[in-house]
Formats: sequence, C-alpha cells, structure tokens
Amino acid sequence: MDVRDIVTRISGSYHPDLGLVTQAIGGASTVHTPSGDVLRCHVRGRLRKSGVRILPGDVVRFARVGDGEGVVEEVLPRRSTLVRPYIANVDQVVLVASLAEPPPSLDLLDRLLVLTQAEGLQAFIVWNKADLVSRAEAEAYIRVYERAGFPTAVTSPKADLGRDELLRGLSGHLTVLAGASGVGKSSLLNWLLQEKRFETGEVSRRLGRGRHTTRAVELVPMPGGGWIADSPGFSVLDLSELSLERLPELYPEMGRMRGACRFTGCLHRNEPGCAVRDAVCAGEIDPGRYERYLRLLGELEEAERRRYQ
Ligand SMILES: Nc1nc2c(ncn2[C@@H]2O[C@H](COP(=O)(O)OP(=O)(O)OP(=O)(O)O)[C@@H](O)[C@H]2O)c(=O)[nH]1
Ligand SMILES: [Mg+2]
Ligand SMILES: [Zn+2]
Repeated sequence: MDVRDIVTRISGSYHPDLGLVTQAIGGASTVHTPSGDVLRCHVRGRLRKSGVRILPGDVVRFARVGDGEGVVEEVLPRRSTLVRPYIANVDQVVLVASLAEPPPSLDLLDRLLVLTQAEGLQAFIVWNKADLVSRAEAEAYIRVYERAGFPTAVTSPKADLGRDELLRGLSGHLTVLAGASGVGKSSLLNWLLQEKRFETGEVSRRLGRGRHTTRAVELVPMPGGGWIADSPGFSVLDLSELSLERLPELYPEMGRMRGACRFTGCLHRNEPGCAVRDAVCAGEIDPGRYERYLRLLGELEEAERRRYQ
C-alpha cells in the first residue's frame, strides 16, 4: 500500500518495478515492492562498480530473478540523505523528549530542531513518559513548542497514552527517531508495533554505542501508514558547520518575523529596532528559547572565528 505512495513521491511517477529499500547490509538489500512482496536483492555489478552505496529509504528500480529475489538496477535520486543514521529520503524527524526520567533537555531539543530545519525536514515533537508528570507540568513544556509552531504528541507506552495521535503524525511519512538516550524511542516503537522488536532499557544502554554502531538501520512499516527508523540516542551535536546568518530562520517563531527588524540580516541580539527582542519582551516569543538561541549563536560565532583565524 504505502510503498506505492513513497515510490510515487520520490520518483515523481509510479512504476511497478520501483521499490523501497528497508535495509541494506553489505551487498544485500531488502526491497519492499508496491504489490506487497519483500525481495532480497543484490546490486547489479555495473551499479556496484559505479560506487553507489544503497541506503535504507532508497527508492530503487529492481528486476526479479527468482522466488523472493531480485537485482537492484538503479537508485533513484534522493530527496535527502542523513548521515547519522545513514538513511535516504527521510522527510520527517520525530524528536523524542521525556517529560521526566530523564527531565527534558531543552538545549538538546532546540539543537535537534535547528538541525532538522537546516536539513529541510519536518519536525514532530513527542513528549514521552507522560505518566510520570502532572498534566500542568507537561503543559508548561508542550505549550512553548506548540507556540513556536511545531506539531507535537504526548505519549506514554507505559500508560498506553497518545498512540493514535502519534500514529497519525507518522502516517504518510518516512520518519527517523531522534533524541537522547533513555527517553524511550525503542519503547515507543515496540508499543506502536505492538511487538517487542527493539531492545529497550538497561540492556540498550549497557550495550550502548557498540550495539548501535554494529546494528543496521531498518525501516519498519507503521500500522497507521508510513515508515520509521529507530536511531541511537545521542547527546552531543556538532552544529559548528552551520552558518551564523542562517540561524535565525531556523527558529520558526523568528523566521516568521523576517523583515520586521530595522536592519536586514538582524541577528536579534542587541541591534536597535529588533522586532524579535520586542516580541520576547512582550511575551510573544518564549524567553527560554530565545536565551538558548543566543547561546548557540555565540557558539557559532566562536566556531567561525576559529575557522578564519
Ligand atoms: N515511566 C515510563 N517509563 C518509560 C516510558 N517509555 C519508556 N520508558 C522507560 O524508559 C527506559 C528507556 O527506554 P528506551 O526505549 O530503551 O529508550 P531509548 O530512547 O530507546 O534509549 P537508547 O536506545 O539508549 O537511545 C526504559 O526503562 C523504559 O521502560 C513511559 O512512557 N513511562
Ligand atoms: Mg533505543
Ligand atoms: Zn532582530
């Protein structure tokens, strides 16, 4: 069903010999076809020699060679490529934050949002472990990001809360999960699939990086439509390659005010006539988000200085 939509979106048209790669290990790829078959495919020699590496998320043209087997003949141009995890054609990042245990790291969340926006991908925020906090406590976080313009869901696999809301957010997308270790990414996936497919909790953490670096990325179909890939938790992000001038537009609440400041290219710091600063003072932009923005801006400036020294 869904393979057809994705193939059509990536290739611009539909052909029955186009499929979605859900896993790629060494020379072998798993390809889901529009008719619902799953083929084990190797790569046509000519294509392999050209140096193309096939990634999960790739839309490929395949030929059947035997029962359940095929050959990848061509990789269609990618709409996006992520490096961590290594995956193609993702259009949405679900950023998972836990409301408690661990408490939300808004600094990390904002950085992940900046990266997502910089890649031109849609962001969707999931506030997990809702069973551990009161509604009022949860609201304080949720409101800040809803007001900034991000779609959100509030979930708890433990209390079976928010499943439909999340499934709706995943429907029709090729999504990758991101967020700190321990926030519940793998738990969410198991709960959505109603199947214990991914390692969770202490086991996942104890094995840590080793497990993640050896484990292959896999796209799995969601019961409400769409495909999703788990990714290892990470807590350090390098944004130093990002250009300083681009940063303001990566915050939707500031991007929307483009042109409102007195100076073009205003970085919303202490320039006179800055509409963003006014909006912060008037309570229209969240002061916490703004402060974290200033901190990141300072870091980027420092990185730029070092680069051109
Ligand atoms: N109370 C509560 N605990 C939860 C919930 N969801 C997950 N957990 C627990 O949180 C811990 C971490 O969950 P994981 O799913 O392994 O977290 P992860 O984000 O996949 O972590 P990494 O794989 O290390 O990146 C586990 O002990 C889960 O049982 C929830 O809704 N409520
Ligand atoms: Mg996990
Ligand atoms: Zn400004």
